[in-house]
Parts: sequence; C-alpha cells; structure tokens
Amino acid sequence: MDKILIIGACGQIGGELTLALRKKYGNDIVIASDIREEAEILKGTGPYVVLDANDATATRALVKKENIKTIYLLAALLSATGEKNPKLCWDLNMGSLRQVLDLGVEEKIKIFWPSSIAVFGKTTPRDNTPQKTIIEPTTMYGITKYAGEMLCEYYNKKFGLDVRSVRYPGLISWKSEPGGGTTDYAVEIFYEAIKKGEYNCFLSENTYLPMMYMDDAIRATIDIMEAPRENIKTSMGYNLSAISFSPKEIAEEIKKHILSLTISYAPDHRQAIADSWPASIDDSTARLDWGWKPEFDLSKMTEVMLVNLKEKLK
Ligand code: AKB
Repeated sequence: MDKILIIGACGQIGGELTLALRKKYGNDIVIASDIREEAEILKGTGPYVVLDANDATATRALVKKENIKTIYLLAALLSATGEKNPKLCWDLNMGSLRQVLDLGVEEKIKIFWPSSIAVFGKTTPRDNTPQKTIIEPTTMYGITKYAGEMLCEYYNKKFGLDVRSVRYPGLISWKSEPGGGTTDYAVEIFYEAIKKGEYNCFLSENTYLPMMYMDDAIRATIDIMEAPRENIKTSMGYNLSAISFSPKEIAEEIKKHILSLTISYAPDHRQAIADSWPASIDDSTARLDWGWKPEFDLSKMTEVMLVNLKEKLK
C-alpha cells in the first residue's frame, strides 16, 4: 500500500488521526511528522520524523524516499495564538499549504487540509450557517483558512489536484489537548471540573459555538478522504456540524455528573473572536455528497469525556 504522511502529527487532531490511520492501514504505512519532539501518544506506534511544515526541500525528499501518495497537512496556528502573532500565523498556515499543494501536483499526491468555522465572520448568517454564504473572516487565522480554501479550489480546478477539506468546529477530546484556540474552553472545563470543581470561563455564558467530539472529527476526516472522487464536489472546506452549546449549557450538562461544579465568567480577548463566528452550522452538503453524519451529542460526549478523563487524571 502507498504510504501516508501526517504533517503536524503532534497537535490536537494529528495525534488521534495518526493512531486511527495506523489502526486502519497498518503502523508502518503512516509516517507521523512534526517540528516538535514526538508526542507521548505516538511513541512506539510507528515511524516518526522531525519535519518543519514550511520546509519544502525536506518534505519533498521525504515524500520521494518513502513513496508517499497521501498527505494530511495539520500544522497550523489557531485563532487566539494567530491574533497574538498574525505574521507567523500567515507564514505557517499559508506557507505549508502552498508547498504541499505544489508537491501534490508534482508527485500526484492526494491531500487533506483542514479548514475551520473561523472562515466565517460577523456578516455571515449566525444560525445554521450555510455551505455557501457571505465569508468575511476578521481574524488572521480565519483569513488563512479562507485563502487556503480558495487555493485548494484553484489547484483542483487548474491542475486537477485531489485536495479535500472540512471546516472543523471546536474539537473536544480527552486524549489530546487543544492549544491556542477560542473553543479551547470546552476542553478546559472538563479538566477543571474534575480537578477543582470550578471553572472560570474566558467566554461569556451565552456564547453559542459549533463543537464536535473528536471521534466524529476523525471519522469525518477519514470518510471524506475515502469517498469516491466524484462525490467530492468542492475542494473548499465542507461545513460539518455536530453539537452547538454555550458555556452555561455545557456546565449544566457536566453538573449532572459533578453536582458541585461552579462556573464563573471573565470574558477576555477571545470573546470578540467567538462573537464573529457562527452559533450553529448547516452541514447538509457534506451529508448529501459523502454521507457525513455525527454520532455524538452533548450528553453522550459529556459522559465519555468525564469517564475517560477521570481515569486519565487519577
Ligand atoms: C479555534 O478555536 O481556533 C479552533 C477552530 C474553531 O478552528 N478550534
């Protein structure tokens, strides 16, 4: 079988995606890479290479040496970190995509590249945001994601490159922690609820955002890559939806298991980012084109998160 390369394998999605792909296709088929030292979750599970996502020469050499035919490019700076360092956000998010797309054309590689609900902005309809709508992002992260989607579409139309993408909502997992995002509170609250029984949220209580349990996100990623090519009608990101909740609502759900949980609110700079994003997403196009359907709702996700995190934090 042709080999698969994961770039950014030590991040929130990368680690779990690498493990899922190794389980499906075999450990040696999936080469994990990141600029960092190998993450704990990956150790002993398969090949690992230190690779800078912006280093076109090193990536090309690796692709040729290993005969890689599929790349999942997950390296990125997220929304909150991106606002602190917009230049690095642009350079990493766009530089890595551009070099991988060029390599994809040269070596006939199938590519997955993640977009985000961050493509949407204040002028976008906030509820049930459609696949095609006004897209005017106001964060550098959102700008890179929208520019990246258009670049993917351009490479597909111009060069016939098979590049596929989804617009991830906030992702929630007990195995891997997020870093630098605006939706990170939805993971933090579980850790703090178990460790301290209290959580001070950086978003206000009624801030609704689209969210998803990681297992659904991994399944969506593998499903879109395995879908017959004719079913993929766009190389722009497909809207994906699973759950939509506010900090108050998730706290109420956790309280069903941890009765003593208290939550306070101290909105910071991330509130403005959250306010520019949709509250819920219409993902009917993904459902129609390649059969996407989420499995986790708020109560199922909360239960799985608490059971597993309690064990992990023992
Ligand atoms: C973030 O909060 O920046 C990310 C995202 C929604 O893409 N989780």
